Amino acid sequence: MAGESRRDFLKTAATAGVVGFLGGEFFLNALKPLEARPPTPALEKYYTSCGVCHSNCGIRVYVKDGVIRFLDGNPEDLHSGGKVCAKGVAGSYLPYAPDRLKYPLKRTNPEKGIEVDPGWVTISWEEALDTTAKRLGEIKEKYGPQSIIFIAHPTGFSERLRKALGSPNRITHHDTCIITHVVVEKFTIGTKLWMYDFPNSKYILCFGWDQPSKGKVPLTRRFSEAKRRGAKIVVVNPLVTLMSSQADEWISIIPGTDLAFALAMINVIISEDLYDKEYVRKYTNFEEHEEEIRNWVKDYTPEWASTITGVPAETIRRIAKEFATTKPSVIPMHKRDPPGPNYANSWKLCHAIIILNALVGSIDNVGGWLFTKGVSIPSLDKVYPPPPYPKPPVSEDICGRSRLPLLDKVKLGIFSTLANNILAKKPYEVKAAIIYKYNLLAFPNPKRLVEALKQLEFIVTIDVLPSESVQLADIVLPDCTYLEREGFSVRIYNGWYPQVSVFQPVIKTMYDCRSADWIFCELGKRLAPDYFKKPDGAFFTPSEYVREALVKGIGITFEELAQRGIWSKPERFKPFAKLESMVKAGKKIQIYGETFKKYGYDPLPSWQPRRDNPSPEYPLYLLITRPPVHRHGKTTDNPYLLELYPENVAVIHPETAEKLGIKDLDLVWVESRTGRVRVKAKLFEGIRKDCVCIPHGFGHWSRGLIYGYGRGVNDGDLIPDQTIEEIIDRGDPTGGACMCDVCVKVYKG
Ligand SMILES: Nc1nc2c(c(=O)[nH]1)N[C@H]1C(S)=C(S)[C@@H](COP(=O)(O)OP(=O)(O)OC[C@H]3O[C@@H](n4cnc5c(=O)[nH]c(N)nc54)[C@H](O)[C@@H]3O)O[C@H]1N2
Ligand SMILES: Nc1nc2c(c(=O)[nH]1)N[C@H]1C(S)=C(S)[C@@H](COP(=O)(O)OP(=O)(O)OC[C@H]3O[C@@H](n4cnc5c(=O)[nH]c(N)nc54)[C@H](O)[C@@H]3O)O[C@H]1N2
Ligand code: SF4
Ligand SMILES: [Mo]
Repeated sequence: MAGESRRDFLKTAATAGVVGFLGGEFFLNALKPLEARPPTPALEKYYTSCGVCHSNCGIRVYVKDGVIRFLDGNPEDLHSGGKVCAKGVAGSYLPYAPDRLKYPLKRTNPEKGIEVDPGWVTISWEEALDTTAKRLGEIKEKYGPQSIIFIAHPTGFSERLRKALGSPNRITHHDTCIITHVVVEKFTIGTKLWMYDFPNSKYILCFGWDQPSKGKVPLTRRFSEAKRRGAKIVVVNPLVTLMSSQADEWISIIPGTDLAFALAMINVIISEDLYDKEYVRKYTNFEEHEEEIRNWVKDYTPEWASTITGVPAETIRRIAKEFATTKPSVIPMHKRDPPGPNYANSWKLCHAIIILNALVGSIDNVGGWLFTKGVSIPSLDKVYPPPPYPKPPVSEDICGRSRLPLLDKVKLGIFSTLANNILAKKPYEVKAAIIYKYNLLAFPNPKRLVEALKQLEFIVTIDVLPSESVQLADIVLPDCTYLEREGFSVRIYNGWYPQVSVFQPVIKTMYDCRSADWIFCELGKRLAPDYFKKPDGAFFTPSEYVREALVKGIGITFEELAQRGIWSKPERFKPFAKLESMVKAGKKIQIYGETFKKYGYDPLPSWQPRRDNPSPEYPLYLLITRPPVHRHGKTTDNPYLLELYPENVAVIHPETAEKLGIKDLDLVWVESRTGRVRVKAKLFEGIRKDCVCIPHGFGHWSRGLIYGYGRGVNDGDLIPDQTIEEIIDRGDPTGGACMCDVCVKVYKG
């Protein structure tokens, strides 16, 4: 689709709701300023934060007779500006979900697996905690602490328990979420950057960056402001998304080839002398390595990139020039965009985008990519220093992180290797797992992980819903929802100045649920009591920690914060302030990756193809995205959100469908080398003819989820898990999971 007709299509797509499967109406509304509904005065009002996604937007919850009636945004919140998205509003359903976990449970059926009834019986907290501690204690004694793995979203409390037990094994979801960004940004800029000065940007170029389509308030509203103020928006994406429908230009690209596009842009900007010389000299190591840089990029011409990306050379050349000359310009990155852990070359794309942003002087600059002004609230270990932790008896972890030195330094990832290593008992046997706030469906090839976890002697799961992770447990411990617990959140996405938002119980905890922090403390008391004490010898509680940390960190009591919801320390943004302090400390942005070189990796991102390529058997590229009104699998059991978006579909181009004899909403099989899923086809002109896209978050097989069970499919069933050797052979220092680097076939079924 070229020029005028493409623009017309985008306009029609947005207005006529052709992109309905992506939640078009919701998106268009998000671009308009929302008016908060005036609350009824008789209601009690409590400030807290939304816990549906990591943005933790400040909210006001209105309660009557102990029941939540309504919620809206806290206008004081720098993050959200007082807005709440559909997911945030529908979150008030969670405490009352009829299928919520209500009491501790014990499994009576020793057989485990998909569709196997665990035979739950309700037990007391005492029995649940004692049994869990006894089983973990026995396993630690018999097989060593490394045989206990934490599949957990890490918190100070879960980490205290893991370290006190002496297990090196913490499996987090970062491998498929942000790991390439974290590692590459850490070793080139010094830290992962999260925020953008979109309202002052004049040119925003997005390589698959699609946050506004997610309705993530802090990013969507800033982007909307840029749009209102007339920034030119260019979207490179194999799929027309809701954000593309708002763009000035949509460029369709072969998936997994953006690296070639970015390299060619660098080529044009350097060879045509379009870069910001003063910025580059002052704040980057360009000059020290100029010759190598020029040599590295000289052959990556737009003509070369055109053969790889399918984008005309003149388009790439024009975009490079526009990006370098329409200032301020920026290329945003976030999490699961193509520079995220999606392709074999994603880590190099991430580096190339950092180089592009540095060449135009966008990092730490007006209209650009900014360092968050955070605030340091002391961690649990700072508030209640533990005795020295035992050294794990083995230094190697079960996933192979310790074999990737740069990944090991940031202490995150890997989880795509877990199933393989458990099954192969490599480098040792795993016997028990503590699963916290983590769904098995978030793993690539989760069926294989189920096979692996079935072999364990003991699993305890801490969750709020009867998720898939619960179905494999021996003991289930019901957590509080975010509307029932205490805590705080430090702003990152719009961290213009230090800001902290409160979490406080707005209703009494329902049923017999207890907070996860409390659960970890109780397990700690039983398993490693010395690590769960204050200096005076008494056991600490999560509440005490929150209170002490706030006073020590920002000099405010919990009660004061709870009254206002938000604590801020306004400061004006000073461009280059952080870069200046880096220069003073002898550090610069590593356009030339000196650290990568030191550890044996490519110092400059040379071209590397994707892992999986179309073949006669699997001719289509798989794309994944997320709907605006769901947050992964955790909201696809929420009836209000399901009303807006009831199931996922396989999106394919009408011409591709016609060749395959597929009509709109026909049931089809989408099959990869790893597995196949049966799902409705949705014909959509806005996807490349060689692609199929499945939005993530559906395909629950836990019968406990009364609304989520059996809806749609899990894209993860198509994605292979990996071995650590494959990752090492690919030369990826970040251990990325290659979530989209998969080819599939589609046929009627
Ligand atoms: N509503 C909602 N919001 C969320 C979440 C959610 O589940 N729902 N999850 C949160 C979390 S944890 C995450 S990680 C983020 C994820 O949010 P994003 O990082 O925005 O990731 P995706 O939604 O997967 O969108 C990725 C986009 O990249 C495009 N793409 C895929 N391959 C290529 C390629 O090779 N080249 C180019 N140029 N584009 C490509 C896809 O078509 C898609 O539009 O969102 C966060 N916000
Ligand atoms: N196939 C595939 N896999 C993916 C992705 C993909 O696009 N495709 N995306 C990846 C990305 S970017 C991410 S961030 C991850 C997300 O992975 P997860 O964070 O695991 O995502 P969810 O599916 O939302 O599952 C959250 C789990 O926590 C539980 N839960 C929710 N709230 C609470 C709570 O307050 N307390 C406790 N104890 N439990 C709670 C839910 O019931 C559920 O079991 O998935 C990754 N995996
Ligand atoms: S973006 Fe939406 S879901 Fe995420 S914290 Fe804000 S209101 Fe909640
Ligand atoms: Mo994520």
